[in-house]
Amino acid sequence: MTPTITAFEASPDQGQGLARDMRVRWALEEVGQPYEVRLVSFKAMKQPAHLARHPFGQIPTYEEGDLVLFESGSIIFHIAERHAGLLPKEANARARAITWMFAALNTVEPPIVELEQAPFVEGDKPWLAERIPMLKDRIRVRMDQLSNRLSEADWLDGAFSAGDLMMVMVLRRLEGDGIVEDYPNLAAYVARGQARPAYKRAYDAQLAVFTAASGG
Ligand code: GTB
Repeated sequence: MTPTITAFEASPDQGQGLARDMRVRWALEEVGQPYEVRLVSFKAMKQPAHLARHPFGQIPTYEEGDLVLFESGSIIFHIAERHAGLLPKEANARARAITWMFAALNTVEPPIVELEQAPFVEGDKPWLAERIPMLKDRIRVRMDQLSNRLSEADWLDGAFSAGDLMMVMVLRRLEGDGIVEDYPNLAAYVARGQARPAYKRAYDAQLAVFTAASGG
């Protein structure tokens, strides 16, 4: 059965792969599963039909027959469980790859999201100028640790896994902040993820939504 995912009808980044449907598209491309996309407007995301799929009125969601999922982590875990290619078969290696998915979402992404959101939610506050460097320092602590662990390896734990997919997508959120560039092994790691054919197909598919809309 072909799953349907939801994605932004109009994304602030114009389809540069930063909105979280990109993670789901990439996972589906990695396992060779075709999918359909339902584009939703910001207004539609807060209306009952979409709230029935996603209690928080966000994207992405994933529908497959009777199954409706939200949360990019859960969706990717589901895809990885159902298809070969994103999680190792050996039990301990599989558990470690899943651990990296959680690490990306629970340990690395939160301070990055805080940095991203600070100008929007605290833009008019007098403390913002002091808070930004503090937030960047918190991110750098995580980057130091991640960089040390990755060292010279291609991927976080052996072969490419859903853990790498998630970590690469999380690190991409730092583009333009001048942080990842200070860690050559992390910059190369992100580039390695972006060079995967499945990543490119997912990126092109997300971008096409916006190039088609603009007639470009
Ligand atoms: N924890 C959830 C998950 O992982 O799925 C978070 C989902 C989420 O934040 N969704 C965002 C959303 O629907 C889109 S991805 N926001 C609308 C709303 O909350 O009303 C976040 C995002 C959006 C756009 C960019 N961009 O354009 O650069 C980057 C990231």
